[in-house]
Amino acid sequence: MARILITSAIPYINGIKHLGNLVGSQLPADLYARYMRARGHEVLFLCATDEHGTPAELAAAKAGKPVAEYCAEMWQVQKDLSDGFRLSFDKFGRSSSPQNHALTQHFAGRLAENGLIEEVTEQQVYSNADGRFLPDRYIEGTCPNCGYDRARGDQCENCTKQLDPTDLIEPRSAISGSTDLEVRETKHLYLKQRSLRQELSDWIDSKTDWPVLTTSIAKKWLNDGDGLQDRGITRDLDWGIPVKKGSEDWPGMEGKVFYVWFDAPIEYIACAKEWTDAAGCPDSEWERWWRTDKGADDVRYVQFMGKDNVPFHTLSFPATIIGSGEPWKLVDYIKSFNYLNYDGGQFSTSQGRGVFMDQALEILPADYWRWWLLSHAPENSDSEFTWENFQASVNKDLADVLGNFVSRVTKFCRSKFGEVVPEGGTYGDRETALIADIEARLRTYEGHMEAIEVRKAASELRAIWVAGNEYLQAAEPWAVFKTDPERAAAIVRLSLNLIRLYAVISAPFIPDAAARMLSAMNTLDTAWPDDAESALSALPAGHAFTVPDVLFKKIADEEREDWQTRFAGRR
Ligand code: B3M
Ligand code: ZN
Repeated sequence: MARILITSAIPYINGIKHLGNLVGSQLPADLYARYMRARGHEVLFLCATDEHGTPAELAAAKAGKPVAEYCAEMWQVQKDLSDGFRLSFDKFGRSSSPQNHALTQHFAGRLAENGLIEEVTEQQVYSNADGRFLPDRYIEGTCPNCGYDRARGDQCENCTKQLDPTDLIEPRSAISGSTDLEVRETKHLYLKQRSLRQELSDWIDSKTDWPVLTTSIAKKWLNDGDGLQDRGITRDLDWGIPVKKGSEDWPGMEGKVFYVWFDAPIEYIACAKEWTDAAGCPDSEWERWWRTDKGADDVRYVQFMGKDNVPFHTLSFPATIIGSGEPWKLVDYIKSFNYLNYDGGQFSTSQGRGVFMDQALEILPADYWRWWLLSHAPENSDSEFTWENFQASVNKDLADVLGNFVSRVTKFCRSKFGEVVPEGGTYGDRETALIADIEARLRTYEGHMEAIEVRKAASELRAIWVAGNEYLQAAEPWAVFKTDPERAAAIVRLSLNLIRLYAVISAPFIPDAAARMLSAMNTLDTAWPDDAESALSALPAGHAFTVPDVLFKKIADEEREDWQTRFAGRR
């Protein structure tokens, strides 16, 4: 039995995530966590909300709420949605937790002690009316290039020119509209990542089994242009983790907070402490996952994320960990994803384009989405959600193949033998061939799941469902029953056992349907089929079962068209 630590990139607090976000980290992480638990490994699966930074402040201001209150509410919303999608986190934490405050300040202190922090004086725009420094995107004015009057301090949306706030004509605060702005000096902390370049480079080179997507992004940032840059880790904001050296004040840093990307990955660790603190356990319980001097040296740590998050996880966060000089666990494997597009374009929050997590659950249960998203995960390239494809996959894979098998077998048995596994008859060549086929496919499926090849795993699982259907079609128990009821009984007995096996192996993808299948088969036996033949005799003759309600309903053309219009967005 191995110990596996799994983290998903932590979603920003500001707003509900769309299906592309979901399939880019949380959902595949859940698939892997469920699979590893099913194989008997000890798993710790962590996620949290990413609560700091300007987007959180802006969203709270827009909602007219104090930012702490806004974050608490949105945490609950996101928590309920992750429960709705059956994301099986052991803890869904918050990057604003006291645990993360303390740990982030601790890391900063260690980095400073190790000479890896530099204080840099910068010029930044200060708004007298707002009583604060303004980040670039909080400053608006007229674009010197095209004359657009709502250009932002970092870029003009109209002509796309990259700007500095000082380039803007008649700059004003995006918060209050005030033009009473001045340039002031402000001091910030920089993490000297450049001095860790060689160590990071050697570490990445040692990860020869990482997916190409992960390694290519890491190397690009390490080697391109000027190479790895030192990184500002503080900001002039109110909301965030106050800049401190451990528990001590940091002279000159009063009123400043850490940059959101500095504290967010540290939350992976703090989240484990949130987990044990909530359960009233001692620190040794989370440290055995995170401290290599306290048992974590035999943990395998796997991270899941979208490709845009890769540089932060291959360079910045490891720089924090390595730079601390303390025995924290470094990631062993990074599974990254491309983007999911929506019907010929991108998902867009502002335009209401695409399906968001809350809307998805309003129209269909989680398993429908889980199956489609995972079986079309954007692994090797970006992938695209279309309603036609969604309808076809659901109707074919889930309703026609899996659902229909379960329904036919259970109903036929009920009508001819009653709701018990029938006895009598023997297996012949057809059964031997099916069992051998399932055995081989199971091992292939396991291989893809271990390797986190999500699409390949889904297609092997589908093939295992298809094998059962084809067997049933060819064995024809309904025809055989007329002349040889004992032989029909043997076919049905094997098929009922296949339902249990399908429930066990499909649970990582479609946990609710799997639970319903198991409950219909009236069994708590979720043992992984290490050997197909014995797994297919788990339900003995005489074992009672019930016929379940329809597992998956088909999506009608009218529904599809309705949803297509509803989620097309405002143009
Ligand atoms: N919140 C970005 C994202 O949700 C960011 C991830 C943080 S992981 C430590 O894509
Ligand atoms: Zn412009």
